[in-house]
Amino acid sequence: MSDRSGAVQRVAAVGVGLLAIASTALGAGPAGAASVETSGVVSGGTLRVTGVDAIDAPQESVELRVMGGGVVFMAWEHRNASGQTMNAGQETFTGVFQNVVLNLGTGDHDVFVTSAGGDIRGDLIVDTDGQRNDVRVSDLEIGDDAVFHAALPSHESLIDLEEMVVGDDLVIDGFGALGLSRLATKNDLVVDGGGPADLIMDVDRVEVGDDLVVATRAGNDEVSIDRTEVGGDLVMDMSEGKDLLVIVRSTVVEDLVVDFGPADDQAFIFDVVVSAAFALDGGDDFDRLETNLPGLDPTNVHDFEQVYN
Ligand SMILES: [Ca+2]
Ligand SMILES: [Ca+2]
Ligand SMILES: [Ca+2]
Ligand SMILES: [Ca+2]
Repeated sequence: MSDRSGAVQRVAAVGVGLLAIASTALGAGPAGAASVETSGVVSGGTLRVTGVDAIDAPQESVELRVMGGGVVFMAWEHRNASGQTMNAGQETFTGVFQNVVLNLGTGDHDVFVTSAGGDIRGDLIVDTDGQRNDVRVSDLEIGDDAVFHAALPSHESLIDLEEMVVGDDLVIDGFGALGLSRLATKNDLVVDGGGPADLIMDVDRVEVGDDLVVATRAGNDEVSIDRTEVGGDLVMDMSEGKDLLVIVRSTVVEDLVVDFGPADDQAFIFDVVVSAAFALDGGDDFDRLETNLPGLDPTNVHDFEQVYN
């Protein structure tokens, strides 16, 4: 008897907690929609969301949920330096649009885009100008391109994409930490570190229809590719800095070409099927390669001072 009433109380307590979380996520605050600075407009087939540039709003979170029939629900909130919510709001956009463009201005943003039963028929473009952004997309189908651009390349800008299908190209530049998991892009996946900041990139169970092209640029970069299928070429330029590359349990249908550039670099390549040619160039300084790739010879492995095969 007392056990049962205890259970009921626990359920009630959980219910209250969920309501509190839901109300925060939806941005229900004392400020009404009229006072928020982030705004959206549907025009010419595009839903364009424009973010806050305010210096006194160091952190803004924006959530977009794509529903069926050309409906996007947006909720957002601002926090000031001491963590208080300054204002918040929510808005639902309906109409016939192909593309969703988020142009988020100079503040730091947490952005979350997901499906609530619908897809984006055209492009998804996310543009950020802050030093610390956290962009997450999950469980979403995009009919054309997905483009994520951080105008100020920073190792504090994070992007996390999972369970995503892209109908054409997926392009990411300027982000410092990338997690790509269980997603497919019909054509190319192009990643550019954008600047000298260190890049950490984790690719797991990704299907790339054509080429996977990565330029990590200067900085000590770490790239891990696991259980990934590349339908065309896999081309990587790791440039200056002490870089680390791990490729395992993956397939490259055309060429595998990696240029490690200056500084002491390390590569681990195991259980990778390359159907055409491969070329691995350690570049300047003391570079180390461990691999079970067959057929290593001076025509495909250059400037590695230590090779374990
Ligand atoms: Ca580098
Ligand atoms: Ca290097
Ligand atoms: Ca090197
Ligand atoms: Ca070398």
